[in-house]
Amino acid sequence: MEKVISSINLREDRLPPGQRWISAPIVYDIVDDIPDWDMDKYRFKVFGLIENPLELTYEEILRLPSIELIADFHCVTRWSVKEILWEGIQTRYILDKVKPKEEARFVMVHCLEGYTTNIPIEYLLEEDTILAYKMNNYTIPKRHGYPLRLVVPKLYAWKSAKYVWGMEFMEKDVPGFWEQRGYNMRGDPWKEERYW
Ligand SMILES: Nc1nc2c(c(=O)[nH]1)N[C@H]1C(S)=C(S)[C@@H](COP(=O)(O)O)O[C@H]1N2
Ligand SMILES: [Mo]
Repeated sequence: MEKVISSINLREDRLPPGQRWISAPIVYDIVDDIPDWDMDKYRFKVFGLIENPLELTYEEILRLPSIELIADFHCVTRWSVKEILWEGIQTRYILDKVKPKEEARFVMVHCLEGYTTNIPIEYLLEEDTILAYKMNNYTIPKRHGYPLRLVVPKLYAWKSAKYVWGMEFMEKDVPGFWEQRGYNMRGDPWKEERYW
């Protein structure tokens, strides 16, 4: 399996401005109780402005070509965690399969508990953006996003959506959950794109 070290870990200014290192990620959720999912019914769906809509069971996801990724993790609330190990499928592999239409410029990520976040399509073509199902060598624990988590190391952690069930390709940039509440539409930590 290919092992990728995110290029952000190799930057001289590895710790983005206004951040401090802590030892482990703090769990953040928009709801108090995360429901249990019926994994027999779980489907990962890719839809919207693409040529080939895709629908996969969890078992099918586990059979796709995967990589190991080591990447730092930066939360907009000013903590960062070094070198989390993830395993999963590169989103560029998924994009290759679904073939986004020319008009598709942004993706809305949909999560099982109702969370959403919007991401420019370029970030899904980066080699270190993955749909992860393992964290630190184990199946991702529920609090960190089981069954499937998007990991986008080049953006603040609110874009690394947990409990993902869908990716919707769009022409216009539509704000997701936190973006509707004042978070930045892009969220580059080195540019401190925290809020509006
Ligand atoms: N589905 C979902 N994904 C989410 C969130 C959420 O509330 N729901 N919170 C985001 C925020 S603000 C952060 S900082 C990280 C925290 O990751 P962790 O809970 O695994 O530590 O998850 C992000 N992904
Ligand atoms: Mo966050």
